[in-house]
Amino acid sequence: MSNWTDTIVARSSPPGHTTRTLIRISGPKAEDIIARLLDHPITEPRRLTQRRLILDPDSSPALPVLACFFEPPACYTGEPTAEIQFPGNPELVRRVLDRCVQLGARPAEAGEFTFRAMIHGRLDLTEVEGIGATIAAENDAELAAAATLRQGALSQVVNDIADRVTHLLALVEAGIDFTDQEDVTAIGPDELAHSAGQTLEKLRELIQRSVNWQAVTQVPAVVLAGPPSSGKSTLFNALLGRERSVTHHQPGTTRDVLVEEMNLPTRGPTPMRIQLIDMAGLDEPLLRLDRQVQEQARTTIEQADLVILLEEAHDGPLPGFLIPSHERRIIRIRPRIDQQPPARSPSVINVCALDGRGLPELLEAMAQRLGAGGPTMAQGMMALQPRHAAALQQAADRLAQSIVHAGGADRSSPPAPRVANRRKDAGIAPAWELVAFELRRSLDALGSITGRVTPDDIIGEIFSRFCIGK
Ligand SMILES: Nc1nc2c(ncn2[C@@H]2O[C@H](COP(=O)(O)OP(=O)(O)O)[C@@H](O)[C@H]2O)c(=O)[nH]1
Ligand SMILES: [Mg+2]
Repeated sequence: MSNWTDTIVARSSPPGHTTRTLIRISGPKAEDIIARLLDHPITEPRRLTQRRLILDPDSSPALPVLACFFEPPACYTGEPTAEIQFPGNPELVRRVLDRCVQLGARPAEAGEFTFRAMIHGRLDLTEVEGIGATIAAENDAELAAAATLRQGALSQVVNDIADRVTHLLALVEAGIDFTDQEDVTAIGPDELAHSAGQTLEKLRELIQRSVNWQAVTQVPAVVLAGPPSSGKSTLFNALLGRERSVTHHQPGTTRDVLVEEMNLPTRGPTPMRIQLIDMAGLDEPLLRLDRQVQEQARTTIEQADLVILLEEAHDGPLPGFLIPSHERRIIRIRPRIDQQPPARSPSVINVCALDGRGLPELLEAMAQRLGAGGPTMAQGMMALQPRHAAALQQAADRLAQSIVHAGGADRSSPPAPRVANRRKDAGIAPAWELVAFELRRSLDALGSITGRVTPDDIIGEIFSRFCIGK
């Protein structure tokens, strides 16, 4: 990011012709710029006020606008911020932005308002990631995962663990550096192993109750499977609402795997995004399918989140390679019910892809099954992006290593004392420098998650506890 003491300006609403547009100005000159843009100053902060915008006092008529001014700390960026709303005409927006630049602002870079919020300590890194993930979210699960980050759930747990490690490190460093201070009590090996072991448990617990971000954000795959000419490609087109797959009354017309994304209507406000797959090769007469095609179909079906099985009225059971191993992932349908008798079983949905009968029921069943079976954000569960997971693992490994170097007996963490006791049994003294080194690395890994800087924290902790310089 460029110089973050500049005053920046940008449109914060979508581009194009819109009913209202929002221009945001942030930085030391925000108050001055807004005062010079409006006919009268804003007297009360945080209140949307009607004013007139004066772009060019000589030629253009004053434009009625809504304007607002925020003073730190009660603002998003943590610095003086002004906002103006007016009808979203691209030419007008351009002229207002130009005028702000003339008055001393510069165009903001991507994400710069949020960057400033972080610089001013209003957001940490995970909360910034949460805001980015909220903007990018395409379904309820992603929104829920993003919310846990945005609301600081991950940083709270991580900061709590980091505080414990900081505390231990402060004790260890005090033991190394300040042994001549009479009120400094260095930590013993057993005590360190015990406390570090408890913190390690917390860290492992966090890792265990987390899900991979990808599992939440991945678009579920739905495969259409059935005998040749049962109507898979016709159904594929009908569900997409457009012609995508070639259909033909002769078997063997679909040559490729076709994958298309579509939205499933849900009961919630956000539709569910899915991938619909029409499989290659399955339109050959089933007995003629070679092993390779069968294996391919089996793999696609096994990896799918949901399989829609088209079952004919007069055929026997479908061959095994078309049936997924788990019943939970199957929706059975009877296709072409204008041509063949409908199924009597309530678990089979009767569909006619040509006139649309049964399609709403099928869509509803798909959304329900995927909603229930897909990854959900249970209470207290955290979705971790790969960098979070890697940093947590690194922090845990370093912490475990610190216990080994201390050589103390940790009763709360089973694997550690075995190794640790060996050191003690062998009469090797605790390697305090190495303990401190590993604790510091653990802390660095935790700090990299939230962007929290640690050295000052440690010094602060040492000073506050041991009254150095008294
Ligand atoms: N009458 C009727 N014909 C259908 C229906 N669905 C598909 N077909 C026809 O059945 C034939 C095979 O359909 P297709 O979608 O290519 O089957 P696929 O081999 O399973 O992909 C085509 O001639 C379609 O027009 C339906 O619901 N009713
Ligand atoms: Mg086909």
